[in-house]
Amino acid sequence: MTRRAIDLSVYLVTDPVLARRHGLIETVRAAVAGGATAVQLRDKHAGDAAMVEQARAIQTIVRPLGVPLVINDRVEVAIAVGADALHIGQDDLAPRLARERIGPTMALGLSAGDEQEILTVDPAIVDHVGMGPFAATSTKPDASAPLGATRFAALRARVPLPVVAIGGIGAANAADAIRAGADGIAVVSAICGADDPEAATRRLADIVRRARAR
Ligand code: TZP
Ligand code: MG
Repeated sequence: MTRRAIDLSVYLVTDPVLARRHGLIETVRAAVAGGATAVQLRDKHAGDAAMVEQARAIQTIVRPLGVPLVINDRVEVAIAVGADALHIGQDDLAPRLARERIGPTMALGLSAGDEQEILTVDPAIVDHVGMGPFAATSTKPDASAPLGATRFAALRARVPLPVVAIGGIGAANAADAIRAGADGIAVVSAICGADDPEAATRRLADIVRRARAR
């Protein structure tokens, strides 16, 4: 079976409030210039029409560079813009139903953060897993307790799919996430909230590269 692969190495997840600092589009532009390998548009409160508009604006930046656009939660938005991937959580549409809606070619990411959630991941339906929170984060107020590297590694070992670590990841612990078995790091504040998002992304990409080479 052809795997719908997304390069998870340095995966920017946008936040509408944190991205106000530099502007959503400028943040994305800077991140991909710095080496982000995937961009997820995540906005819990925007309407679908606004999300479609933002997604299209992001596509004009990322498409020429071959960087995939992932849409969080909104299956209709993902379909409308022809996104490269849809990312859903445990409280969203069931993965099987999401797969039915998006068809066979769009990648599907699923959040999973404990044994129970991992057990339900179906590799025939889901393409990669977002696992976390790896460390403490204030970006997602309803996030569960941080897994930490040891528990992350134990859970990750049981997932037969690429896994991206998320939650509280920055330059200080990105290498820990890779050594714990993550295929990449998904970050919000370490890029959106950085003084220089391009330089911050470049630094993260460099850390990921070095951690893999060890
Ligand atoms: N899912 C689990 S933690 C998180 C999401 C969306 C937020 C990650 O944000 P940050 O700023 O990288 O900790
Ligand atoms: Mg969700």
